[in-house]
This record gives sequence, structure tokens and C-alpha cells, in this order.
Amino acid sequence: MRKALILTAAVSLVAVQAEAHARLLTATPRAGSTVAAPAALRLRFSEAIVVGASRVALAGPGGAPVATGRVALGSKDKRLVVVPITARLAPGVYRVTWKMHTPDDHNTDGAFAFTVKR
Ligand SMILES: [Cu+2]
Repeated sequence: MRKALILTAAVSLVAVQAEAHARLLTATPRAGSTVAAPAALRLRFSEAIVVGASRVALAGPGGAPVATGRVALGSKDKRLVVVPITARLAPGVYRVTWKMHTPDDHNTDGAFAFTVKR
């Protein structure tokens, strides 16, 4: 009986860890904010990210794709994803679409928008 209880507890723990998908905690620019043209996007997640298997796309006013630099991790923080923006962004609404891969082999995705002011 006791052995069965311990086994159940161990199985539950594994299940909880496997469900720890990456959630976007904060972003710069913030979702819904109006900012001066940013030089980079910084996205902080709840889990470590496998950056080579993750994607961030930026679309400008009217939905046109905006070229960005390579998606990278923060220097000491595997939960921080940094995307350099090489072009100077014109005023307008921009949409960030992200798809992150975590070491547990799960993907999560999401999107948010920010506005570059005049
Ligand atoms: Cu997961």
C-alpha cells in the first residue's frame, strides 16, 4: 500500500514537470505599449528555451514582415530571448508572433502587438 502511494506521488511529479510549458511572462516592448522605435525585442519566459528550435517573427503596419537579427538567449538567462531589430521601425502598429521550444520537447506559441510612436 505504502509503496503504491509513493509510486503514485512520483508519477504525479513527472506529469507536473512535463506540463511546464513556456509561458511569456514579460516583453520589451510591452504588449499593448506605445514606444520609441526599439533596437531589440526581449521576451522573458517561464521556462528555459531551446533557441535553435524557436522562432520570433515581427510584422509591421499592414502585416508586412520585418527582417530581424538572429534569435538569441540572454547571456546568463536561458529564459530570456533577445531578437535584434536591424531596421529602424517606422511609426505604426507591430505584431510579434512567437513559437518557443522547451527542453521537454514541447512547443508553445503566442502573439502580441506594440505601437511605434511618431
Ligand atoms: Cu512542456
